[in-house]
Amino acid sequence: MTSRCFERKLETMSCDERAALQGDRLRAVVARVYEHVPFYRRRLEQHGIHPDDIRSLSDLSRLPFTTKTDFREEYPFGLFAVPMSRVVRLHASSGTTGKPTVVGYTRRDIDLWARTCARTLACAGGSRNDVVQVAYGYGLFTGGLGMHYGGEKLGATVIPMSGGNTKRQIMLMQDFGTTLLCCTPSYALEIAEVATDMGVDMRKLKLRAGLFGAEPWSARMRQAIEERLGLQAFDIYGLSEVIGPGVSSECDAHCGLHVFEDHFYPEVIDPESGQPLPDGERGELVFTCLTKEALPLLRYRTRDITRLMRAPCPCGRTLVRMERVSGRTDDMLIIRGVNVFPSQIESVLLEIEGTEPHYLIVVDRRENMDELEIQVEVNERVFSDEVRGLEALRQKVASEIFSILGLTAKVTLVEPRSIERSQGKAKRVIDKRVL
Ligand code: DLL
Repeated sequence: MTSRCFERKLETMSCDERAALQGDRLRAVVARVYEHVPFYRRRLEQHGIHPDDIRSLSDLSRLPFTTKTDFREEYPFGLFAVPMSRVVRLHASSGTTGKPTVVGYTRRDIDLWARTCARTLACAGGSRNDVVQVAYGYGLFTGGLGMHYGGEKLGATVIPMSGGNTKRQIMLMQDFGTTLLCCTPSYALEIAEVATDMGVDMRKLKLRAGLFGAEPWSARMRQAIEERLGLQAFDIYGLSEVIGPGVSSECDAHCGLHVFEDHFYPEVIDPESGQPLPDGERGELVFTCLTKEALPLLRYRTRDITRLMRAPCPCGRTLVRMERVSGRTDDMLIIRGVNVFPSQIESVLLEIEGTEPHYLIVVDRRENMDELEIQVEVNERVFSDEVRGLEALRQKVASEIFSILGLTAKVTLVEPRSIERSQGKAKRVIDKRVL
């Protein structure tokens, strides 16, 4: 029995038929970026590749990679393949330093995104009869608006709650009869905890399924969420550069996440050598956007670690599955759903007079909420200053961090030379969270 699909034909077509479609789309997108994105024309020429050389999917591995550094160097719009007059939406996620990674969408991209998010909701059994509470953040982050448009495309009733305001979230779940909840897994646990404090038994509500993603989570967290909220949990994956949520999602077989590969073609590579790995082997996930207009990326390195699985799935979808993301190849942390690179924090500290380039980032989780502490050494002059001066400096660091990350951090100023020096690679991050 095939489970619910939003676009059944495209999700269940034979693999050969899909490969032919992907091959056609790959040829078209390479020609398009060569013509419209000076960055890609240069890159392809440097690699001695002309669009005519790319004839089928098997030529994909000849193409160069795109990385987050390319976004930084082409900031803000250098990777766009259409004039700004055709871009109807911008979103952004963290860059590795002060500047964000900017992504753009044409009107057709927004429609594509709504459809892939509708597929995601249908994977979790969603239909027009559902009431979808979107508790991902709205704004530059793609989670809120992505799932919002997906819910509307499906014809469901959408509650645009955004994150936070937990008591109100719970009240509306009760009053509006929410059936599908979309939020980060850590926020789902927080909702469960607040409900307990309020004396609300979440298992008695109409909640049926939760679509959780945007950060890593474990089987243990899944079990805790399912028990406390009385719902079936589904893992959903995506990243802003590729489109946002709606890149891959779990179906009710819960054996990996189906990748919407007719639009986002996945490969897994050895992160050291860059060589493609055979199906089933773990490595770094790479995506080529086959159909996007504003930001069609060739072989974008996600830094996420997973493997691809092609065995048939009982749900009837023929889309390749990826295993739950098990880690990253770089040092990106996800704190309260916000992507944080230690280098962003470092670039803030280096700009501030009075601090030393010796710091420690401590991440912990208390009562289901991530906490970020930054310990930073001050120089001798500041250290011997009055308490008032120290407090002003502490506040300045905290507010600069907030303006770059959008996260409140506890800042602790410490004595000169008190942070342990290392003999080799500096250990700048202590992550005490147990998922
Ligand atoms: O987090 C998009 C999204 C929103 C996905 C809502 C799912 C739900 P970014 O902010 O660009 O986009 O962060 C992308 O988050 O490269 C992964 O490292 C991580 N990530 C996203 N989903 C998952 C997941 C959104 N299900 C980065 N499991 C990605 C583990 C995830 N990590």
